[in-house]
Amino acid sequence: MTKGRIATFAVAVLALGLPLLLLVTIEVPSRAAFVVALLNFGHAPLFGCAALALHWVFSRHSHCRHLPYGLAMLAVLVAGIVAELIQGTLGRDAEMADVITDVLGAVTSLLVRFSLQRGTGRRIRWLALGLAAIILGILAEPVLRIGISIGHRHASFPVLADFESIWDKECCGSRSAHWRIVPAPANSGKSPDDRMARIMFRPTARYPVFFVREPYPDWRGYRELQFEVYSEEREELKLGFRIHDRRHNDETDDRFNQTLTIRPGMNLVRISLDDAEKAPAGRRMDMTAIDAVALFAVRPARHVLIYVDNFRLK
Ligand SMILES: [Ca+2]
Repeated sequence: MTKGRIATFAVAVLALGLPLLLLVTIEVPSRAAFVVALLNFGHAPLFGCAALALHWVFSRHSHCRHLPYGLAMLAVLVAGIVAELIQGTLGRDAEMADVITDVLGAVTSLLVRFSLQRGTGRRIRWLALGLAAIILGILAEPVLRIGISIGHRHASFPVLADFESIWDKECCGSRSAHWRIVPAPANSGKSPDDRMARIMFRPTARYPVFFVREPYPDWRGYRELQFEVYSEEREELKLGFRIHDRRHNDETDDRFNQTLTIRPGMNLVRISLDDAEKAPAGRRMDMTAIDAVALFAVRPARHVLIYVDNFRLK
């Protein structure tokens, strides 16, 4: 085998083997949304570089101008599917979204490669570069969005969420509950300019939940978490509330739990952070690493509507 063929073979093996090796061996270091988004985005440059290397390999054996692009894309698609299948057999998440990111990363780098290729017309060159920039922007959007929302959370602290900014939408979520930011209801006693989160717990789940996730994590030096709950129900409501840190193991006794009695009208809920710190069985809650607070209904027999606002530390 000549030196040139050995080099070509080595580049092909590296281009296909390195992404597979990295994806199979690297453990996700954190469940934090920003880390997950960054790692998901990382598929794009990884397979983008692989596509460029494979294009080089196929170009050495093809006189056709376009065939190497198609073959490189096909090889990346197969490598991406194989990487996810291997991860699936190892008990990790096998995600079609990752394969799509792999392919879009390859498309982006090959569009740039195509735009630089001799003989590409000026108009086509700018079209290819523009398309590559749009795809890259779409792929990077979650990283930018989550990064900005983290900046907002840090700037707003000790307010965790007051629903006055569009970025509050990013730091909250729900399961089996529908929520959105709305003007404060007329009878709530708040200014109509004030905005609240309107939460509808659905009866389709045992514990429909609304949560403030990944708040600014260091709660040392504060005594209470306070928030407002407004109810238009005629009867008192019983809602569950919980706080957990990043070490939480998903067991009920490893977090702070409290049943809240919500009267009709406006309620100010006050949670002792001293109680929260002592709540996990056999350990103290890490008050430097709070991961989430959650408000949930317990086996609701019907839809339950509440409004919440001003999650803040005192
Ligand atoms: Ca508000």
